[in-house]
Amino acid sequence: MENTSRRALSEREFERAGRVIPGGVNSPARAFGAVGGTPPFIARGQGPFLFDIDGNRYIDYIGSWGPHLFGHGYPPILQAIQAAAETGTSFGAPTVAESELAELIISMVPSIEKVRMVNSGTEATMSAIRVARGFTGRNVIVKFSGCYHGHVDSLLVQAGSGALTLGAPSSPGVPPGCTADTLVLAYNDVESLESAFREKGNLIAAVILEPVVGNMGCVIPTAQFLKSLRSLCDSHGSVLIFDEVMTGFRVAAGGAQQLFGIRPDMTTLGKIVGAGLPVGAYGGRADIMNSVSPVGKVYQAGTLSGNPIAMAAGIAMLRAIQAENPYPRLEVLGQRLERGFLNAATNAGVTACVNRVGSMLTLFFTAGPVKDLASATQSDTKKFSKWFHGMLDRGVYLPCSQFEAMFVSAVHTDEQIDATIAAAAAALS
Ligand code: KE4
Repeated sequence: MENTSRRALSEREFERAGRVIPGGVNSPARAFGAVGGTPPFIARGQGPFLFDIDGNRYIDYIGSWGPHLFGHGYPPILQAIQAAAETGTSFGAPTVAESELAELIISMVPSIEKVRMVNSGTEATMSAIRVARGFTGRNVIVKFSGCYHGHVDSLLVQAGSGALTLGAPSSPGVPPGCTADTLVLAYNDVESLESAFREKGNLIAAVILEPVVGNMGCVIPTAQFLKSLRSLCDSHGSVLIFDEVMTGFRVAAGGAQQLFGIRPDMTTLGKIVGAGLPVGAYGGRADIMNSVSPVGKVYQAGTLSGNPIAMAAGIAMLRAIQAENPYPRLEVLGQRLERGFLNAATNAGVTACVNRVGSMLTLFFTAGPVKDLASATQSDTKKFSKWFHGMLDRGVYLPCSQFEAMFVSAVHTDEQIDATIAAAAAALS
Protein backbone atom coordinates (compact mmCIF):
# COMPACT_ATOMS: atom_id res chain seq x y z
CA MET A 1 0.00 0.00 0.00
CA GLU A 2 1.39 3.44 -0.92
CA ASN A 3 2.57 5.82 1.80
CA THR A 4 1.71 9.29 0.58
CA SER A 5 1.93 11.13 3.87
CA ARG A 6 4.98 13.12 2.74
CA ARG A 7 3.66 16.25 1.04
CA ALA A 8 6.28 18.91 1.88
CA LEU A 9 6.19 20.58 -1.54
CA SER A 10 2.39 20.79 -1.47
CA GLU A 11 2.56 22.39 1.97
CA ARG A 12 5.00 24.98 0.66
CA GLU A 13 2.87 25.63 -2.44
CA PHE A 14 -0.31 25.89 -0.35
CA GLU A 15 1.36 28.64 1.71
CA ARG A 16 2.44 30.44 -1.44
CA ALA A 17 -0.99 30.14 -3.03
CA GLY A 18 -2.65 31.46 0.13
CA ARG A 19 -0.69 34.68 -0.22
CA VAL A 20 -2.17 35.46 -3.64
CA ILE A 21 -5.45 33.49 -3.95
CA PRO A 22 -8.25 33.50 -1.32
CA GLY A 23 -7.67 30.30 0.68
CA GLY A 24 -5.04 29.26 -1.86
CA VAL A 25 -7.69 27.75 -4.12
CA ASN A 26 -9.86 28.80 -7.03
CA SER A 27 -12.80 26.91 -5.61
CA PRO A 28 -13.47 26.43 -1.87
CA ALA A 29 -14.42 22.77 -2.41
CA ARG A 30 -10.71 22.00 -2.91
CA ALA A 31 -9.39 23.67 0.24
CA PHE A 32 -9.81 20.69 2.62
CA GLY A 33 -11.86 23.01 4.88
CA ALA A 34 -14.12 20.17 6.01
CA VAL A 35 -11.31 17.68 6.70
CA GLY A 36 -8.34 19.88 7.64
CA GLY A 37 -4.77 19.51 6.42
CA THR A 38 -3.10 20.47 3.16
CA PRO A 39 -4.50 19.57 -0.25
CA PRO A 40 -1.92 17.85 -2.47
CA PHE A 41 -0.92 20.08 -5.38
CA ILE A 42 -1.39 18.01 -8.52
CA ALA A 43 1.36 17.70 -11.13
CA ARG A 44 -0.57 15.48 -13.57
CA GLY A 45 -3.35 12.98 -14.06
CA GLN A 46 -3.13 9.73 -16.01
CA GLY A 47 -5.97 7.24 -16.37
CA PRO A 48 -7.36 6.57 -12.85
CA PHE A 49 -4.37 8.21 -11.18
CA LEU A 50 -3.38 11.63 -9.87
CA PHE A 51 0.27 12.45 -9.20
CA ASP A 52 1.16 15.28 -6.80
CA ILE A 53 4.22 17.52 -6.89
CA ASP A 54 5.86 15.44 -4.13
CA GLY A 55 5.79 12.46 -6.46
CA ASN A 56 2.95 10.66 -4.67
CA ARG A 57 0.44 8.65 -6.69
CA TYR A 58 -3.25 8.45 -5.79
CA ILE A 59 -6.14 6.39 -7.11
CA ASP A 60 -8.48 9.23 -8.04
CA TYR A 61 -12.17 9.11 -7.06
CA ILE A 62 -12.87 12.79 -7.66
CA GLY A 63 -12.22 12.85 -11.41
CA SER A 64 -12.23 16.66 -11.22
CA TRP A 65 -15.61 16.46 -9.32
CA GLY A 66 -17.20 14.39 -12.05
CA PRO A 67 -16.00 15.17 -15.61
CA HIS A 68 -13.50 12.33 -16.12
CA LEU A 69 -15.78 9.43 -17.00
CA PHE A 70 -12.85 7.81 -18.86
CA GLY A 71 -10.12 8.95 -16.47
CA HIS A 72 -7.37 11.50 -17.09
CA GLY A 73 -5.74 11.95 -20.49
CA TYR A 74 -8.11 9.67 -22.38
CA PRO A 75 -6.43 9.52 -25.85
CA PRO A 76 -9.43 10.31 -28.10
CA ILE A 77 -10.24 13.38 -25.97
CA LEU A 78 -6.61 14.52 -25.77
CA GLN A 79 -6.18 14.18 -29.54
CA ALA A 80 -9.38 16.14 -30.19
CA ILE A 81 -8.20 18.97 -27.93
CA GLN A 82 -4.76 19.07 -29.56
CA ALA A 83 -6.22 19.12 -33.08
CA ALA A 84 -8.70 21.87 -32.19
CA ALA A 85 -5.99 23.99 -30.57
CA GLU A 86 -4.03 23.92 -33.83
CA THR A 87 -6.85 25.80 -35.60
CA GLY A 88 -7.22 28.55 -33.00
CA THR A 89 -8.53 28.98 -29.48
CA SER A 90 -11.64 31.15 -29.84
CA PHE A 91 -13.36 33.10 -32.60
CA GLY A 92 -16.46 34.78 -31.14
CA ALA A 93 -18.28 33.57 -34.22
CA PRO A 94 -20.36 30.44 -34.90
CA THR A 95 -18.55 27.16 -35.63
CA VAL A 96 -19.73 23.78 -36.89
CA ALA A 97 -18.46 22.09 -33.73
CA GLU A 98 -21.13 23.87 -31.67
CA SER A 99 -23.88 22.36 -33.81
CA GLU A 100 -22.18 18.96 -33.66
CA LEU A 101 -22.11 18.94 -29.86
CA ALA A 102 -25.68 20.27 -29.67
CA GLU A 103 -26.86 17.50 -32.01
CA LEU A 104 -25.04 14.86 -29.95
CA ILE A 105 -26.60 16.14 -26.70
CA ILE A 106 -30.08 16.17 -28.28
CA SER A 107 -29.61 12.63 -29.63
CA MET A 108 -28.60 11.34 -26.17
CA VAL A 109 -30.99 13.34 -23.96
CA PRO A 110 -34.40 13.17 -25.70
CA SER A 111 -36.11 15.76 -23.47
CA ILE A 112 -33.69 18.34 -24.87
CA GLU A 113 -35.04 19.69 -28.18
CA LYS A 114 -32.82 22.81 -28.22
CA VAL A 115 -29.68 23.58 -26.18
CA ARG A 116 -27.47 26.59 -25.45
CA MET A 117 -23.78 26.20 -24.45
CA VAL A 118 -22.32 28.21 -21.58
CA ASN A 119 -19.08 27.93 -19.58
CA SER A 120 -20.03 26.30 -16.29
CA GLY A 121 -22.77 24.50 -14.43
CA THR A 122 -23.50 27.69 -12.53
CA GLU A 123 -24.09 29.60 -15.75
CA ALA A 124 -26.33 26.78 -16.95
CA THR A 125 -28.58 26.80 -13.88
CA MET A 126 -28.62 30.60 -13.62
CA SER A 127 -29.71 30.84 -17.26
CA ALA A 128 -32.26 28.02 -16.98
CA ILE A 129 -33.95 29.76 -14.07
CA ARG A 130 -34.07 33.08 -15.92
CA VAL A 131 -35.58 31.35 -18.96
CA ALA A 132 -38.18 29.53 -16.85
CA ARG A 133 -39.18 32.81 -15.21
CA GLY A 134 -39.27 34.61 -18.56
CA PHE A 135 -41.26 31.82 -20.20
CA THR A 136 -43.88 31.54 -17.43
CA GLY A 137 -43.94 35.21 -16.39
CA ARG A 138 -43.72 33.99 -12.78
CA ASN A 139 -41.03 34.51 -10.11
CA VAL A 140 -41.08 31.77 -7.48
CA ILE A 141 -38.44 29.05 -7.76
CA VAL A 142 -38.60 25.87 -5.65
CA LYS A 143 -35.34 24.15 -4.69
CA PHE A 144 -34.47 21.50 -2.09
CA SER A 145 -32.17 21.74 0.91
CA GLY A 146 -28.93 19.86 0.32
CA CYS A 147 -29.07 20.36 -3.44
CA TYR A 148 -26.37 22.66 -4.87
CA HIS A 149 -26.80 24.25 -8.26
CA GLY A 150 -23.71 26.48 -8.42
CA HIS A 151 -23.19 29.88 -6.85
CA VAL A 152 -26.29 31.51 -8.37
CA ASP A 153 -27.49 34.41 -6.18
CA SER A 154 -31.10 33.25 -6.08
CA LEU A 155 -30.05 29.71 -5.13
CA LEU A 156 -27.61 30.61 -2.33
CA VAL A 157 -30.50 30.38 0.08
CA GLN A 158 -31.37 28.67 3.33
CA ALA A 159 -34.85 27.47 4.08
CA GLY A 160 -37.18 30.14 5.44
CA SER A 161 -38.34 29.74 9.05
CA GLY A 162 -41.63 28.00 8.18
CA ALA A 163 -41.90 25.24 5.62
CA LEU A 164 -43.59 27.62 3.23
CA THR A 165 -41.60 30.75 4.01
CA LEU A 166 -39.54 32.07 1.15
CA GLY A 167 -35.77 31.81 1.63
CA ALA A 168 -33.10 34.05 3.18
CA PRO A 169 -29.62 34.41 1.63
CA SER A 170 -27.08 31.83 2.80
CA SER A 171 -24.12 33.98 1.76
CA PRO A 172 -23.10 37.56 2.50
CA GLY A 173 -23.32 39.71 -0.61
CA VAL A 174 -26.65 38.24 -1.72
CA PRO A 175 -29.37 40.87 -1.19
CA PRO A 176 -32.60 39.56 0.43
CA GLY A 177 -34.43 40.50 -2.75
CA CYS A 178 -32.47 37.85 -4.68
CA THR A 179 -33.79 35.00 -2.55
CA ALA A 180 -37.19 36.47 -1.70
CA ASP A 181 -38.77 34.33 -4.43
CA THR A 182 -36.94 31.11 -3.60
CA LEU A 183 -38.79 28.42 -1.67
CA VAL A 184 -36.64 25.72 -0.05
CA LEU A 185 -38.25 22.35 0.68
CA ALA A 186 -36.92 19.05 2.00
CA TYR A 187 -35.77 16.57 -0.65
CA ASN A 188 -38.02 13.52 -1.08
CA ASP A 189 -40.75 15.23 0.99
CA VAL A 190 -43.85 14.79 -1.17
CA GLU A 191 -46.17 16.34 1.40
CA SER A 192 -44.35 19.68 1.59
CA LEU A 193 -44.16 19.73 -2.20
CA GLU A 194 -47.90 19.25 -2.46
CA SER A 195 -48.65 21.97 0.09
CA ALA A 196 -46.24 24.38 -1.65
CA PHE A 197 -48.14 23.90 -4.88
CA ARG A 198 -51.49 24.17 -3.08
CA GLU A 199 -50.42 27.50 -1.56
CA LYS A 200 -48.32 29.02 -4.34
CA GLY A 201 -48.75 26.84 -7.41
CA ASN A 202 -49.85 29.70 -9.66
CA LEU A 203 -46.72 31.68 -8.66
CA ILE A 204 -44.19 28.88 -9.18
CA ALA A 205 -42.07 29.44 -12.31
CA ALA A 206 -39.94 26.35 -11.84
CA VAL A 207 -38.79 23.55 -9.59
CA ILE A 208 -35.08 22.72 -9.79
CA LEU A 209 -33.46 19.64 -8.30
CA GLU A 210 -30.53 17.28 -8.61
CA PRO A 211 -32.32 14.11 -9.88
CA VAL A 212 -29.69 12.14 -7.99
CA VAL A 213 -28.10 14.40 -5.40
CA GLY A 214 -24.33 14.59 -5.19
CA ASN A 215 -24.04 17.70 -3.04
CA MET A 216 -25.25 16.35 0.29
CA GLY A 217 -23.44 13.15 -0.49
CA CYS A 218 -25.25 10.78 -2.88
CA VAL A 219 -29.01 10.82 -2.18
CA ILE A 220 -31.53 9.02 -4.35
CA PRO A 221 -35.04 10.33 -5.11
CA THR A 222 -38.04 8.12 -4.40
CA ALA A 223 -40.21 7.18 -7.36
CA GLN A 224 -43.15 8.93 -5.68
CA PHE A 225 -41.15 12.15 -5.28
CA LEU A 226 -40.25 12.21 -8.98
CA LYS A 227 -43.80 11.33 -10.01
CA SER A 228 -45.25 14.11 -7.83
CA LEU A 229 -42.76 16.63 -9.20
CA ARG A 230 -43.78 15.85 -12.76
CA SER A 231 -47.53 15.83 -12.13
CA LEU A 232 -47.58 18.96 -9.94
CA CYS A 233 -45.51 20.94 -12.48
CA ASP A 234 -47.86 19.73 -15.23
CA SER A 235 -51.02 20.69 -13.35
CA HIS A 236 -49.71 24.15 -12.41
CA GLY A 237 -47.84 25.09 -15.60
CA SER A 238 -44.48 25.21 -13.79
CA VAL A 239 -41.18 24.26 -15.47
CA LEU A 240 -39.47 21.11 -14.11
CA ILE A 241 -35.70 21.59 -14.29
CA PHE A 242 -33.39 18.61 -13.78
CA ASP A 243 -29.96 19.86 -12.80
CA GLU A 244 -27.91 17.07 -14.40
CA VAL A 245 -24.60 18.89 -14.21
CA MET A 246 -23.31 15.94 -12.16
CA THR A 247 -25.63 13.10 -13.27
CA GLY A 248 -25.67 13.95 -16.98
CA PHE A 249 -23.83 11.19 -18.90
CA ARG A 250 -22.68 9.91 -15.47
CA VAL A 251 -25.51 7.62 -14.30
CA ALA A 252 -26.64 6.78 -17.86
CA ALA A 253 -26.03 8.07 -21.38
CA GLY A 254 -29.29 9.97 -21.06
CA GLY A 255 -28.69 10.92 -17.43
CA ALA A 256 -30.95 10.37 -14.43
CA GLN A 257 -34.01 11.23 -16.54
CA GLN A 258 -33.34 8.16 -18.69
CA LEU A 259 -32.68 6.01 -15.62
CA PHE A 260 -35.92 7.02 -13.90
CA GLY A 261 -38.07 7.54 -17.01
CA ILE A 262 -39.09 11.08 -16.06
CA ARG A 263 -39.08 13.79 -18.76
CA PRO A 264 -38.15 17.23 -17.36
CA ASP A 265 -39.00 20.42 -19.25
CA MET A 266 -35.43 21.72 -18.98
CA THR A 267 -32.08 20.12 -18.18
CA THR A 268 -28.79 21.67 -17.15
CA LEU A 269 -25.49 19.98 -17.96
CA GLY A 270 -21.80 20.46 -17.12
CA LYS A 271 -18.74 18.43 -16.07
CA ILE A 272 -18.74 15.37 -18.38
CA VAL A 273 -20.20 17.31 -21.32
CA GLY A 274 -16.95 19.31 -21.45
CA ALA A 275 -14.65 16.37 -20.61
CA GLY A 276 -12.91 18.55 -18.02
CA LEU A 277 -12.91 21.75 -20.11
CA PRO A 278 -15.16 24.65 -19.10
CA VAL A 279 -18.54 23.72 -20.62
CA GLY A 280 -22.04 24.05 -19.23
CA ALA A 281 -25.27 23.75 -21.18
CA TYR A 282 -28.97 24.27 -20.64
CA GLY A 283 -31.72 23.00 -22.88
CA GLY A 284 -35.17 21.52 -23.04
CA ARG A 285 -38.51 21.94 -24.79
CA ALA A 286 -38.21 23.99 -27.99
CA ASP A 287 -41.11 26.25 -27.02
CA ILE A 288 -39.26 27.18 -23.80
CA MET A 289 -35.82 27.51 -25.41
CA ASN A 290 -37.23 29.74 -28.16
CA SER A 291 -37.77 32.39 -25.51
CA VAL A 292 -33.96 32.80 -25.33
CA SER A 293 -32.29 35.73 -27.12
CA PRO A 294 -31.91 36.32 -30.04
CA VAL A 295 -35.09 34.31 -30.91
CA GLY A 296 -36.94 35.39 -27.79
CA LYS A 297 -36.58 38.16 -25.26
CA VAL A 298 -34.80 36.37 -22.37
CA TYR A 299 -31.24 37.65 -22.49
CA GLN A 300 -28.23 35.35 -22.00
CA ALA A 301 -24.78 35.65 -23.60
CA GLY A 302 -21.10 34.69 -23.19
CA THR A 303 -17.82 35.55 -24.89
CA LEU A 304 -16.41 32.03 -24.67
CA SER A 305 -19.66 30.06 -24.87
CA GLY A 306 -19.24 27.25 -27.42
CA ASN A 307 -15.46 27.60 -27.29
CA PRO A 308 -14.05 25.45 -30.14
CA ILE A 309 -11.51 23.55 -28.01
CA ALA A 310 -14.10 22.81 -25.33
CA MET A 311 -16.58 21.74 -28.01
CA ALA A 312 -13.99 19.34 -29.49
CA ALA A 313 -13.45 17.81 -26.05
CA GLY A 314 -17.18 17.45 -25.46
CA ILE A 315 -17.76 15.88 -28.89
CA ALA A 316 -14.94 13.38 -28.30
CA MET A 317 -16.39 12.53 -24.88
CA LEU A 318 -19.94 11.92 -26.10
CA ARG A 319 -18.70 9.95 -29.10
CA ALA A 320 -16.60 7.79 -26.73
CA ILE A 321 -19.71 7.16 -24.61
CA GLN A 322 -21.66 6.12 -27.72
CA ALA A 323 -18.80 3.88 -28.91
CA GLU A 324 -17.86 2.29 -25.56
CA ASN A 325 -21.12 2.26 -23.55
CA PRO A 326 -19.19 2.31 -20.22
CA TYR A 327 -22.28 1.96 -17.98
CA PRO A 328 -22.33 -1.83 -17.45
CA ARG A 329 -18.67 -1.67 -16.39
CA LEU A 330 -19.26 1.39 -14.20
CA GLU A 331 -22.09 -0.48 -12.47
CA VAL A 332 -19.88 -3.52 -11.75
CA LEU A 333 -17.04 -1.36 -10.39
CA GLY A 334 -19.43 0.76 -8.32
CA GLN A 335 -21.05 -2.33 -6.85
CA ARG A 336 -17.67 -3.85 -5.90
CA LEU A 337 -16.65 -0.65 -4.17
CA GLU A 338 -19.96 -0.35 -2.32
CA ARG A 339 -19.77 -3.95 -1.08
CA GLY A 340 -16.10 -3.57 -0.14
CA PHE A 341 -16.72 -0.37 1.85
CA LEU A 342 -19.69 -1.90 3.70
CA ASN A 343 -17.77 -5.07 4.56
CA ALA A 344 -14.80 -3.02 5.76
CA ALA A 345 -17.06 -0.88 7.97
CA THR A 346 -18.85 -3.94 9.41
CA ASN A 347 -15.55 -5.73 10.12
CA ALA A 348 -14.23 -2.60 11.85
CA GLY A 349 -17.45 -2.23 13.86
CA VAL A 350 -18.07 1.19 12.30
CA THR A 351 -21.66 2.38 11.72
CA ALA A 352 -21.99 3.36 8.06
CA CYS A 353 -24.21 3.11 5.01
CA VAL A 354 -23.65 3.64 1.30
CA ASN A 355 -25.88 5.35 -1.26
CA ARG A 356 -24.96 4.60 -4.84
CA VAL A 357 -26.20 5.05 -8.38
CA GLY A 358 -23.85 3.40 -10.85
CA SER A 359 -20.38 4.92 -10.45
CA MET A 360 -21.53 7.75 -8.15
CA LEU A 361 -21.54 6.88 -4.44
CA THR A 362 -21.04 8.09 -0.87
CA LEU A 363 -20.09 6.21 2.30
CA PHE A 364 -22.01 7.98 5.10
CA PHE A 365 -20.83 7.55 8.70
CA THR A 366 -24.35 7.03 10.00
CA ALA A 367 -26.73 4.06 10.12
CA GLY A 368 -29.04 5.72 7.60
CA PRO A 369 -31.14 5.54 5.56
CA VAL A 370 -29.89 8.85 4.15
CA LYS A 371 -32.70 10.33 2.10
CA ASP A 372 -32.47 14.09 2.69
CA LEU A 373 -30.28 16.75 4.30
CA ALA A 374 -31.56 16.08 7.82
CA SER A 375 -30.56 12.39 7.66
CA ALA A 376 -27.30 13.14 5.79
CA THR A 377 -26.19 15.55 8.51
CA GLN A 378 -26.60 12.80 11.13
CA SER A 379 -23.25 11.53 9.76
CA ASP A 380 -20.19 11.58 12.03
CA THR A 381 -18.02 14.07 10.12
CA LYS A 382 -15.10 13.55 12.54
CA LYS A 383 -15.04 9.86 11.62
CA PHE A 384 -15.27 10.83 7.95
CA SER A 385 -12.28 13.21 8.24
CA LYS A 386 -10.15 10.56 9.96
CA TRP A 387 -11.09 8.03 7.26
CA PHE A 388 -10.45 10.58 4.50
CA HIS A 389 -6.89 11.25 5.70
CA GLY A 390 -6.26 7.56 6.33
CA MET A 391 -7.20 6.91 2.72
CA LEU A 392 -5.19 9.85 1.38
CA ASP A 393 -2.08 8.65 3.26
CA ARG A 394 -2.63 5.22 1.66
CA GLY A 395 -2.80 6.66 -1.86
CA VAL A 396 -6.58 6.97 -2.32
CA TYR A 397 -7.95 10.40 -3.20
CA LEU A 398 -11.59 10.83 -2.09
CA PRO A 399 -13.79 13.96 -2.17
CA CYS A 400 -12.73 16.06 0.83
CA SER A 401 -16.17 16.26 2.43
CA GLN A 402 -18.73 13.84 3.82
CA PHE A 403 -21.31 15.74 1.77
CA GLU A 404 -19.93 15.05 -1.69
CA ALA A 405 -20.17 12.08 -4.06
CA MET A 406 -17.20 10.06 -5.24
CA PHE A 407 -16.85 8.83 -8.81
CA VAL A 408 -15.41 5.68 -10.35
CA SER A 409 -14.16 5.97 -13.93
CA ALA A 410 -14.42 3.41 -16.72
CA VAL A 411 -10.61 3.02 -16.62
CA HIS A 412 -10.37 2.02 -12.93
CA THR A 413 -9.36 -1.64 -12.76
CA ASP A 414 -10.49 -4.43 -10.41
CA GLU A 415 -7.00 -4.30 -8.92
CA GLN A 416 -7.37 -0.60 -8.05
CA ILE A 417 -10.83 -1.22 -6.58
CA ASP A 418 -9.42 -4.04 -4.43
CA ALA A 419 -6.50 -1.82 -3.32
CA THR A 420 -9.02 0.87 -2.38
CA ILE A 421 -11.05 -1.60 -0.33
CA ALA A 422 -7.90 -2.80 1.44
CA ALA A 423 -6.96 0.82 2.21
CA ALA A 424 -10.50 1.43 3.51
CA ALA A 425 -10.28 -1.56 5.85
CA ALA A 426 -6.93 -0.33 7.20
CA ALA A 427 -8.11 3.29 7.52
CA LEU A 428 -11.33 2.26 9.32
CA SER A 429 -9.67 -0.05 11.85
P1 KE4 B 1 -19.91 24.63 -11.77
O1 KE4 B 1 -20.31 26.09 -11.83
O2 KE4 B 1 -19.03 24.33 -10.58
O3 KE4 B 1 -19.34 24.09 -13.09
O4 KE4 B 1 -21.24 23.78 -11.57
C1 KE4 B 1 -22.09 24.08 -10.47
C2 KE4 B 1 -22.93 22.85 -10.16
C3 KE4 B 1 -24.24 22.82 -10.58
N1 KE4 B 1 -25.03 21.75 -10.33
C4 KE4 B 1 -24.54 20.66 -9.68
C5 KE4 B 1 -25.43 19.49 -9.44
C6 KE4 B 1 -23.20 20.65 -9.23
O5 KE4 B 1 -22.73 19.57 -8.57
C7 KE4 B 1 -22.37 21.76 -9.47
C8 KE4 B 1 -20.94 21.82 -9.00
N2 KE4 B 1 -20.49 20.71 -8.23
C9 KE4 B 1 -19.41 20.98 -7.28
C10 KE4 B 1 -19.08 19.68 -6.52
N3 KE4 B 1 -20.15 19.14 -5.83
C11 KE4 B 1 -18.21 21.53 -7.99
C12 KE4 B 1 -16.96 21.56 -7.16
C13 KE4 B 1 -16.55 22.98 -6.90
O6 KE4 B 1 -17.42 23.83 -6.61
O7 KE4 B 1 -15.33 23.21 -6.99
